[in-house]
Amino acid sequence: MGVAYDVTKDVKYLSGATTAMGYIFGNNVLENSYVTGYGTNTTQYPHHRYWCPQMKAGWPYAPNGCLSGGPNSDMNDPLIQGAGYKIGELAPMKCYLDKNDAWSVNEITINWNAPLVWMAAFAEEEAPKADSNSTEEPTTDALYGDVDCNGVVDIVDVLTLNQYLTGIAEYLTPNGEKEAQGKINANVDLDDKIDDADAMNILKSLVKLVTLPVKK
Ligand SMILES: [Ca+2]
Ligand SMILES: [Ca+2]
Repeated sequence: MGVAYDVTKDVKYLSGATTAMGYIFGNNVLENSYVTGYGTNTTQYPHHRYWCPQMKAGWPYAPNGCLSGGPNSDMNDPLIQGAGYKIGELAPMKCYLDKNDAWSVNEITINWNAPLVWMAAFAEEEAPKADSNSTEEPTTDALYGDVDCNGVVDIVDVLTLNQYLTGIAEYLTPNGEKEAQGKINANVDLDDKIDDADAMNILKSLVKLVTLPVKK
């Protein structure tokens, strides 16, 4: 869906991809985030041969950011079967146990953790831009004109944006750390691109000719 959105820019694909991310991060019937360390209730004991202090004293817990495979209605491992979970009696989304030995529902593997990295990067890159594509008001809090995200709108923001547009600067924000927010803040006319018109409008706002954001 992420690639489909990249190719078509049809927001339904972005919506599908981010909805799936929402499921992973806790918008599910168990209200559990399947990514360790991210959420109110999160997976803590994924099936791993080293991140399992239950197995041997001194071995570490899983670090933050590990994605469990999550619910699996086949429930193949003896631990979840032994816990009284019966195949076919439980809604598929509830077939989950946060135990180290429950390998059929709580495994962490590279083949879904790698896509999580891809999806996290995709969401950070695309979701804020999609907001600015929208005809509705952006939902993300923005300080319009604060291109470099330092909390004030001043001439440095105009210069920063011009340097970015001409390719002199690689990022809008210091080291690109709040770049997605910087792009939202920079798109002061709420259209689908960041360009000279935005820089000009920020400049105009500094001399009180316009108020940001400027609607076309
Ligand atoms: Ca600023
Ligand atoms: Ca713009």
